[in-house]
Amino acid sequence: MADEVAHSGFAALVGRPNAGKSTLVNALVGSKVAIVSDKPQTTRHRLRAVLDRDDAQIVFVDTPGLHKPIDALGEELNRSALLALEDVDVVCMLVDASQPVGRGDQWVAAHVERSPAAKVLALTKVDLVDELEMERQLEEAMNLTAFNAVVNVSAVDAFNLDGFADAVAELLPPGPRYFPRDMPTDQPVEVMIAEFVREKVLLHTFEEIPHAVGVAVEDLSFNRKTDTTAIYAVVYVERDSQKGIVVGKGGSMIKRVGEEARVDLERLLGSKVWLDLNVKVKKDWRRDAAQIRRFGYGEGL
Ligand SMILES: Nc1nc2c(ncn2[C@@H]2O[C@H](COP(=O)(O)OP(=O)(O)OP(=O)(O)O)[C@@H](O)[C@H]2O)c(=O)[nH]1
Ligand SMILES: [Mg+2]
Repeated sequence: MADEVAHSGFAALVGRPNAGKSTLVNALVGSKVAIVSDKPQTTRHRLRAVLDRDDAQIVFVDTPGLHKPIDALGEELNRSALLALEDVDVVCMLVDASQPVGRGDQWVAAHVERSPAAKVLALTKVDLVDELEMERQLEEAMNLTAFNAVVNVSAVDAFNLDGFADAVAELLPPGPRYFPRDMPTDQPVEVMIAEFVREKVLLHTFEEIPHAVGVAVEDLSFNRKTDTTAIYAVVYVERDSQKGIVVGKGGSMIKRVGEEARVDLERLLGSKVWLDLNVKVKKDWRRDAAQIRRFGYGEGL
């Protein structure tokens, strides 16, 4: 084949919520394809991100954090992450260097162990710990299951990103490039827009609200004359009280979310953006499988 590379295939990133999966994916592919926040369960569907090198093409699969589900959404997120373990060449288990290795990691490891894929342990956020702590964490994490390779990495400091990619590439056979060389992700643009908006809501809300928010793009159109993309999106919450908080005093919160999202969206779309955000209540949507599907959460690939 014309475009055969020495290492080609799919690598899933799995781990507890907040382990740093999406941040690492963005750092690896060099552009923002996945949203990130300090709230657990930020990622709600599997997404593919492509690292293209002269010698390798690695398709990373970012997944929702594996956790103990408390509602239908949580179950769907876990199901989605576990599905990723089944059809990839490499599974990368991410363990946060700054958090004690615990039962959550053991539970993730038990699933990783069952995957037929090659296994890489990545100790993430090593910028947050000293050498001694890092060694101790590494030792504990290495006991979780048998790994083909072990790597320390920091997405924030861009430390050892190449080392991580090399370790994954080593485990991939020669093969074709599955994606065009300049395509960092295959996510539909509507999904990315909705997620970029949701990220800004996560940034400014706390406790239950980040989990209760779902975003849907209702309409999208591009005006060539003015070089402007018009976007109509709805931010859904589960209760009137949550709506009050997301709208903010005199609309201040939703205005702020819109302004911040617009900056990211203009970069993503390469045009000016006109963004209309409405906040609506959809009672208990996280328990409603049909609504979860309508948002597209859990699905992907
Ligand atoms: N200091 C430091 N912080 C990091 C690093 N990587 C991620 N973080 C932070 O950790 C938090 C979680 O990062 P995410 O990338 O959203 O984690 P995730 O594993 O994708 O989380 P879920 O999608 O919820 O499962 C964010 O606040 C990040 O800024 C790192 O290398 N160093
Ligand atoms: Mg994530």
